[in-house]
Amino acid sequence: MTVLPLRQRSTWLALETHERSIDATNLRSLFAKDPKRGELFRVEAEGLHLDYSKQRITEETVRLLIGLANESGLAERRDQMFRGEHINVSEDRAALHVALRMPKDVSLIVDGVDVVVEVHAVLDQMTSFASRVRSGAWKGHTGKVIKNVVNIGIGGSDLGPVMAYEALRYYSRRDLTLRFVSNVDSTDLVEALRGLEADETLFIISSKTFGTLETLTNATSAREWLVEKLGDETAVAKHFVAVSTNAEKVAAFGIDTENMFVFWDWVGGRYSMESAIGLSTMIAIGPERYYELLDGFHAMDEHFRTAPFEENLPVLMGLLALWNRDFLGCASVGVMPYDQYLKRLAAYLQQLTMESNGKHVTLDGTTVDYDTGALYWGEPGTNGQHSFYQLIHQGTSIIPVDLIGFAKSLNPLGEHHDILSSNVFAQAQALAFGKTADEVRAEGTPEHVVAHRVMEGNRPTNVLLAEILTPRILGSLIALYEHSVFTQGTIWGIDSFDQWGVELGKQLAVAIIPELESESEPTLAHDSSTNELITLYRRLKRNEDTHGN
Ligand code: G6Q
Repeated sequence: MTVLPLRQRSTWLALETHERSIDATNLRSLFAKDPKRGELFRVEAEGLHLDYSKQRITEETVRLLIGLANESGLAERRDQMFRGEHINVSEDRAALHVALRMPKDVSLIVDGVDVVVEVHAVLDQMTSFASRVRSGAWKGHTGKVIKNVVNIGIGGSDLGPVMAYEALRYYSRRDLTLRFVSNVDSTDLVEALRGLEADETLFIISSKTFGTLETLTNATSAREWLVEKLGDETAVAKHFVAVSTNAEKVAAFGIDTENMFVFWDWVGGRYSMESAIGLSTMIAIGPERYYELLDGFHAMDEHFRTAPFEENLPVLMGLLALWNRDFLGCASVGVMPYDQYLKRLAAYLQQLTMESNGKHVTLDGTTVDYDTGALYWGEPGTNGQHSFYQLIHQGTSIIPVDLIGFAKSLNPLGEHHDILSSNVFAQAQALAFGKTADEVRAEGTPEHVVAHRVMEGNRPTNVLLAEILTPRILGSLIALYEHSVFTQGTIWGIDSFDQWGVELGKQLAVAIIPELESESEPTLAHDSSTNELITLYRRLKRNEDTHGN
């Protein structure tokens, strides 16, 4: 189908006009006008309940947004993704993470290959390996069982594993220690290795390309640590495995490709947590729970693929995000999980959303004339309320918030959980309805403080509620955000699966490394600021008096 440039689409134009009527009202009035609003704007899929009644919308807004999705060819592009077409145009690749969670009995032929068969062959290999590590059948070089697992990777090869390990810690084997090293800052590795016995430690080197400087630097130092501790180069065979698409580089690093778990170029880094990159997750929670996680992903994929847009949770969430970004001008979104286990969720979603949709040109290279991806950030629940929520309530920028809660705690204790959950609902209420000057006065507030205590409200939230955090729910939750990102990216007409913006910094750093290391004074030919900074760095580095302890 032919799709017009975004700002020429009829539904976009209609939304621009419609926005004026939304601007002229507020959530207080909208709720007063329709006492059933809370029932109207609700949707459920795969155990995730979304209340979006506190978004600044009417039924007309939703109707127009769905019209925009249709006019933008969302269904067609979604189907292209599921068929394995090369929708990642700038890298000429498929974006087929949905195949990673397809059940064994499904078949998906891409370029003559049944990718589901390949996926399950690797899952079987992971299952066998993870089971051997968990049972103690996999022995280290000195015959000891593995007690520590250290995942070394960065970006998409780190954030998913860390987030999933933290999120599913309740289900993990407590006698196994899992640690994650990503930063090339030596402190990250040194602190992660502190207290670990080398002969009980397994390193998983996770790198799609196996060419990432940070990961290879950390992996090399980890190997030196192990060889030094065990005094034998051959020990590497029992203590290092790799997750990668690049067998040649894995072998060159010295890891037996027998101990390599593959994935494919059609899995983007930030879409890889349920590929072999999830090996540490599987070791932590066991294969059975891992398959539940995959089931959760797949269930949401199926919902996204088949549900009408009016009832389609990721489509609606994506459309609401786009509405807030492009029509209400919100540049930032808060993600606040009210569950301690989800403490790394915001960091994970930050990469998923911002690396995917932080783009300035459309698929054909035309510069966009509208805003794309928003800034995503967040912290777990009530902690944020005692710090930065102030700005969300009374600051001058409107920041839509996703509040994520659960009806049951995995660690029930007295009143804790109801106290926690009351905050989810109370925050959504406070943000939506605020407090007027008359209400503040009625509380007996002295007149000179009234203005300070007024909260204008009309600040949008999504409330996502589920029964309890399980591997399955986590899978569905992540797939929900993935497809919401896809929905937005499709309407914006951008490539949500490349990340060229991170390249330039990497190239420049490679040029600067020798200038920092050089024994003799290098000739610096950068801009004057960079030259000065490098010179200062070299001078401070030579200064032996100030070496801290
Ligand atoms: C994710 C990005 C990026 C990538 C890392 C690690 O979508 O591509 O975060 O995951 O740069 O790359 P490797 O796995 O190749 O080491």
